[in-house]
Amino acid sequence: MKIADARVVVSSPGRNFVTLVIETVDGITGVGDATLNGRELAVASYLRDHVCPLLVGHDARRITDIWSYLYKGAYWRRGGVSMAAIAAVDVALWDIKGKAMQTPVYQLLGGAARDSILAYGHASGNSFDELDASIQGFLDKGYRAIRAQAAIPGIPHTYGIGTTPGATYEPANAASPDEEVWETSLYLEFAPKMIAHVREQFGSTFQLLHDVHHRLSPIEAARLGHDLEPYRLLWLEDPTAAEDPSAFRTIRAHTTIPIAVGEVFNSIWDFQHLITERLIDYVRASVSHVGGITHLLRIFSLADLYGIRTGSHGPTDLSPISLSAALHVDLTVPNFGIQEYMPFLSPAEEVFHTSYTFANGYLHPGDEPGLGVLFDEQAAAKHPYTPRYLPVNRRVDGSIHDW
Ligand code: EZ4
Ligand code: CO
Repeated sequence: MKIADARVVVSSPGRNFVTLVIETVDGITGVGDATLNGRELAVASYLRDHVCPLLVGHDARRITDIWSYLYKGAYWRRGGVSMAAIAAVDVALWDIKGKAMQTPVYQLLGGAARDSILAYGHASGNSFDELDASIQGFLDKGYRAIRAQAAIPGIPHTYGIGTTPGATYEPANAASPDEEVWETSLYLEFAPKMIAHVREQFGSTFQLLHDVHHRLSPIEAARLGHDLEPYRLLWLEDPTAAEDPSAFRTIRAHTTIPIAVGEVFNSIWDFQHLITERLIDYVRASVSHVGGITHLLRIFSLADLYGIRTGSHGPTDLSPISLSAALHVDLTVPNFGIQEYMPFLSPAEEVFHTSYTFANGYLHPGDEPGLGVLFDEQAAAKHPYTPRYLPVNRRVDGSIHDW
């Protein structure tokens, strides 16, 4: 089953997606997601110029061998661009293997270890009233786990808030990055009041999550964790800049709040000490940023040894191919925790036809052979790439802060 062709499609059905299509000589097609939000063309070039030509002639069934060929063969290790490219190849090859064997990918990974996949949705508001309405909307749709973010009074635009009801909260639709304003002291005062409000309003009827988005120092994060302990969050996400694992020792020393980290990580090596020193509780790896299904399984296995659960990244700035791939893994791993879920809006769903389902707060990947994603290249061609960037953050004095 040799690889006959590999091609890259960059399209923007609502936001930019980089899609890899691999075809075998027997006519089986697999798809992978190589989207790296705001740096899409770099991955497209890595694939087009340096990976696709190397794939032709390889046996598509030898997924681990091709993974190692691309990872070790490049000599240069890790990095967002390289690992997104390798992920796209890996996921496309799992899709091909499933289609060749006429079985969904989750069956190849050991079969279902649970009936369905607990998902969390993203509630947000510019005021407590708006936040309450947003949470109620998720509860009405059946969600059992909800992330809560609200606008910080005194700051023009806060991370995680949709500009209009139902809109994606990170529009990333500016040709150059929007500039947002950040003030840590205001956030540290506000966040515990916001979470307390949610619990007062809704009780403990659902799992509650909150994302700090890398903005605190270790001791600030420790204080926030301590302040939030009474409200029993399922997790506090990305409290500090993720590249310094030692920060989590400080956080752990001061609070029992469960910590989730990893959406910007690229490999098991980024997680190694966080896992083996038990500094985190949920692995937030993104299938398309950590080299695909093959490498994600390794990270999840290591986490399982230490009693750490999974919480795969699943925002709409990864394509529906990534969400589908994550769901096949989620269904099978013993230490599954929760899956981030944001429904894709038109026109993305006209380009990516998916088999996964959502009902009563739970997802399922469906039972189509492979990943269960049909990528419509002609529909994609109607939505050409448009430059879009995530915002940057400045403190009130004008200096750059983590976004
Ligand atoms: O902001 O993937 O928890 N989810 C997140 C994400 C990230 C985006 C950045 O492109 O923090 O939505
Ligand atoms: Co996050």
